[in-house]
Amino acid sequence: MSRRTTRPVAYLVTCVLASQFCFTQRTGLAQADSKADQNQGSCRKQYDISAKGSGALQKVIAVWNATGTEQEQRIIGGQPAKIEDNPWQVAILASHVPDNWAAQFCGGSIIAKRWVLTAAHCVDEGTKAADISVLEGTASLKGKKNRVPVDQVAVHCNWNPLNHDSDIALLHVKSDLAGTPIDAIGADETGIVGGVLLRVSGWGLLSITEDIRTDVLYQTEVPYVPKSSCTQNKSYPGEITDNMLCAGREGKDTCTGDSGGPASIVVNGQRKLVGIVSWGEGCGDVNKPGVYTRVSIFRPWVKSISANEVKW
Ligand code: 4AZ
Repeated sequence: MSRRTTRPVAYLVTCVLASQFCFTQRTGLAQADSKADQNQGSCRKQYDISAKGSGALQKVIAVWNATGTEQEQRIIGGQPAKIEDNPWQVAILASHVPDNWAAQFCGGSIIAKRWVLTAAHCVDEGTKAADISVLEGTASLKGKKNRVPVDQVAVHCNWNPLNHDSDIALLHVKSDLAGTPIDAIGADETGIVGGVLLRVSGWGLLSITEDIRTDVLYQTEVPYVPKSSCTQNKSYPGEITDNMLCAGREGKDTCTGDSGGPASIVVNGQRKLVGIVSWGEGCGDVNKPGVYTRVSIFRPWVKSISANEVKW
């Protein structure tokens, strides 16, 4: 996940009320910023993230520039999915790559008319709002249509590319999205119990070993893995923070290109977002489940950055 660049970019990170309300000030966010300024002057620091992060966007642009095509990308052990069953699913695209399929580098979830939730590692390393667009309302990456420009990028200021902690970011889009926003799991996490199946979806790798590529959305169901199992020696000892959750089994997983996308469960007949595709060792390997950003923890941050436009 980590990649070094030599381009130094300084970011001003603003935090409100210690750790839960943070964002990286880079493109707009005027409202949230001035509010933060007025309310809390503390927890404001210079933060150079130029040498960290996955650089997913930069990779897509570099490969496109070099070859006019895109590298392999694409869920393990899944099947083609319908957008009607996942109406909050969006693809995050590199704006200046014309073909949707070539431009796709991450996933995201619509959580309000103008807000998309994704992973911090999808949009760090100096990603500007103008560099990315959102593709909604389609399971197919064919063609060049349906793009909605992004006008603000907010990365959680506790995002730590070294241990993947707080891998969460918000994108504000320039026009209303037509897709259905997904609600988040409650702070009590009712429903997240051992053995529950999380639905995950995305346009990421279908296989880590073979270059199997498709331009259609895939989905699969991955079993929740409690922290006590996920931190065993054979899995991720000492690596799972309280801001993460694990899910997956051999042959059922998310992979590169699915990052930022949704992991959800059904509670009282309604689908709730519980995770954001974040990281893992390999894809679909035994004892190496996928690791997801634990959405319940970040509900206050999301509400704060979106000035309560997200109705969680
Ligand atoms: C990635 O590189 C990535 N197997 C996403 C998910 C997983 C591994 C890697 C989980 O974006």
